[in-house]
Amino acid sequence: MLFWKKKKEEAQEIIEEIKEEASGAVEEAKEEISETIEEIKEEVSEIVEEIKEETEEIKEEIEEKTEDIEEAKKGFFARLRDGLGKTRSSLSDKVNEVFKSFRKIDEDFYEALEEMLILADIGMSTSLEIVERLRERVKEKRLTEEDEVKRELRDIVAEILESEDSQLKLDTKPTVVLVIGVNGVGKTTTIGKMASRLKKEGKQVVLAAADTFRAAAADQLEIWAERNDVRIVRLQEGADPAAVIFDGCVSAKSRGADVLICDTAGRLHNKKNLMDELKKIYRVIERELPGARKEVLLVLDATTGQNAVNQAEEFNNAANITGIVLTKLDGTAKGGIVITIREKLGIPVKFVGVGEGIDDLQPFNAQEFADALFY
Ligand SMILES: Nc1nc2c(ncn2[C@@H]2O[C@H](COP(=O)(O)OP(=O)(O)OP(=O)(O)O)[C@@H](O)[C@H]2O)c(=O)[nH]1
Ligand SMILES: [Mg+2]
Repeated sequence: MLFWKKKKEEAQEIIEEIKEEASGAVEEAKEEISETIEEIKEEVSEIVEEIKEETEEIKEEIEEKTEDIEEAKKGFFARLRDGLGKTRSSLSDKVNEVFKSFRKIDEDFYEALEEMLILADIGMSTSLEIVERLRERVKEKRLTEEDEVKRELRDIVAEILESEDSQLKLDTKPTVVLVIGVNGVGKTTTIGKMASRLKKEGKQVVLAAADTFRAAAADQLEIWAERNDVRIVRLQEGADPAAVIFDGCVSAKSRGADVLICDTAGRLHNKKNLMDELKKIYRVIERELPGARKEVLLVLDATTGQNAVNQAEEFNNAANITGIVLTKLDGTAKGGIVITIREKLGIPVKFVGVGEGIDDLQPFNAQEFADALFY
């Protein structure tokens, strides 16, 4: 019996030992696990912190970019509005006057509006068209509030100005942009501004000084080329403009340029001269850059009002104009002629010049223009 008792006690002891050992191991394992958990927790929280920081950075970046975009938008609208200052005050103030002097939208109101638009250099048929459309819309939509009618007027003007082709088409490499127009309208300045704009868009630009009528013309273009750090080709005074264009084509081709912009002399009043000159230039381009898109931009000085419309008609008969650049809108109350030109000739206005500075050339946007006009 004693023997069994002893054995039992021994077994008991062994069990106790095993228990102790086991519980020690469990404790150790527990500690290890909790340490690992702590480590994982730390790692996770570090990662979370990092993600948070990165998210903050991205947020800030987005905010900055949004601000930039807003700034640019505001800048564009403000510049256009300021640039159109005189036109706007003359047109907008007069429109507002018409609205104020009529208590309700009736026939007298339409007549007064029509008269005001005609007096604002918008042209008879265009003014009639605008008012006719307004009359229909007001009736159709049963508009009575001044604000609603004014908004409709803005939208109608925007529709008239709207065009699918209001952007420069640069779909061949290179594209040739030929800039034409009578002297002093702002051709060379427009080219300088346009080169700056295109370069900012990452395009490679070559300028051709095909106004060889006087040496100063090429010098003037050269100053713009230096300012923009773009290549220019020029020949001596009196050289054949088509020869300069030829050199321009060769240079644009060999450099893989995106755009070749050609300045021309503004003295080709005579239609036959102009046509002959352009034909020759077209032939050179066709031969040197077959299939290249040609943008023929007619530059018009807005301060000349109706005269600009006449020039547009003449040039349009002689050349295949693809777009109009209307300059000096900052110095005139005659900005309304944009509407007349668009309506009469059907040629899209592609750019407007609102100052002499390098950033004062803006792509034409119909709605923004109409909004800025009747602000
Ligand atoms: N205020 C203002 N002035 C402009 C604008 N565009 C051009 N000008 C000015 O108009 C004048 C004539 O501009 P140019 O670029 O030399 O005109 P051009 O058509 O090349 O003239 P020619 O080479 O003589 O045929 C310059 O003093 C320009 O600074 C504009 O949008 N606003
Ligand atoms: Mg010039």
